Amino acid sequence: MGILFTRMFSSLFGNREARILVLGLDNAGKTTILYRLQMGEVVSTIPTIGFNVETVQYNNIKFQVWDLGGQTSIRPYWRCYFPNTQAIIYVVDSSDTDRMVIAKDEFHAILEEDELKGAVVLIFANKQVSCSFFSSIK
Ligand SMILES: Nc1nc2c(ncn2[C@@H]2O[C@H](COP(=O)(O)OP(=O)(O)OP(=O)(O)O)[C@@H](O)[C@H]2O)c(=O)[nH]1
Ligand SMILES: [Mg+2]
Repeated sequence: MGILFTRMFSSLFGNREARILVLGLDNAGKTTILYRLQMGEVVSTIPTIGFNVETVQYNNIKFQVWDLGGQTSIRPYWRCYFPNTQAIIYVVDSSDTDRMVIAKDEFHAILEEDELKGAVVLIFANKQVSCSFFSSIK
């Protein structure tokens, strides 16, 4: 995970502050990633109603990372957070094959947004480790 995010962050050098949105369907693992980035460890989460926002420091750059709730009823509100966004981390639950088409459609809708034109995009294929391994590192 570290190398991927480092590459993404590197492409944003030049800005001293950057705003990142973490998007994806509910249960994809967005909040887990946010706190893994900020605290360096895996924490227990509950479904996000609204958003979580944390500042992550990387070298001289401060990233304001917004983790938005991914439930169906919350997704229409994602667009309220689009202005002034420099990067998107789109998190996909690789094990949720039943909803892969929904995840794809939501991603394509994001790409159509004028307010996100020019934003750097990282698609993070999450949950590729087995559940037993993940439980053991929690
Ligand atoms: N096996 C496995 N489970 C994970 C991984 N990342 C997150 N989870 C689990 O997936 C569940 C949902 O994680 P969250 O981070 O709350 O998901 P979310 O995308 O923030 O969900 P919403 O807030 O509802 O949008 C939790 O039980 C996590 O422990 C992973 O890489 N592997
Ligand atoms: Mg969440």
